[in-house]
Amino acid sequence: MQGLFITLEGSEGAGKSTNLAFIHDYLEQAGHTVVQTREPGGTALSEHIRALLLGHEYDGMASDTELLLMFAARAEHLAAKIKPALAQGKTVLCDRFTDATYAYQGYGRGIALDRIATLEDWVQGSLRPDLTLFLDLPVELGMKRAGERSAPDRFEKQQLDFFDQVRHGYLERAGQQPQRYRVIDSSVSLEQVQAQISTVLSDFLQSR
Ligand code: T5A
Repeated sequence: MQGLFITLEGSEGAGKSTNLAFIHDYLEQAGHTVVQTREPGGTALSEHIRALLLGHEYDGMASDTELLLMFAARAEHLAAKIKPALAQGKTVLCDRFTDATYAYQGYGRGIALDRIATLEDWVQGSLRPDLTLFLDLPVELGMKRAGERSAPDRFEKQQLDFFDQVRHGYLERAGQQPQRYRVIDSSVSLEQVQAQISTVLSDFLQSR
């Protein structure tokens, strides 16, 4: 039996890292064997590509280069890790996936969405997440939280209007695909965020 593919998305500072362990534990307690991974990254080769994408060595990288590197990392990640795990019936919990490409490279950088869709079909075939949790909060609050945490990577150095577009992109896609997307209000306390996540996961697992 094919396993479940669950992705976690959020704009900067939304609390993905903070909540991943919580989601992982919830799924394990529900009896799932969980493979936790992330994008860009997740395999040795894809982590090399992640370092190119997030580091500052290539700050002026063209948007198309960035897009293609995201999908190169994803192709490897799918072939070497995600698809084999799903085929073994495992639940894959992935920190960001192609929705991030639509949000950042599409809405943020301005690359035409149909180009991203072409790459998505090519690299993924028919594979799409079964459930996507989008941790949402106002951009200013997210930047404040992220800024208090660590030095900014190449994406975190973008301007506020870039992140407004990213957030708008996520919310627009969530509205277009309500069967898959669940929007979590992440502006509230951690306990309140995790209560929302528990409700979403409980409803989702019961529906399977
Ligand atoms: N990217 C990625 C693309 O452009 N295209 C793509 O296709 C893909 C896959 C990598 C970057 O790559 C880009 C997007 C990204 O810019 P990443 O590794 O996911 O992305 O990095 P981040 O976005 O930085 O995400 P993180 O998971 O590292 O962190 P978050 O979600 O920013 O948040 P987190 O958990 O570190 O929390 C931030 C701070 O807030 C606090 C935490 O303690 C922490 O200090 N916090 C709260 N405070 C109060 N109340 C709450 N409810 C809180 N929740 C967290």
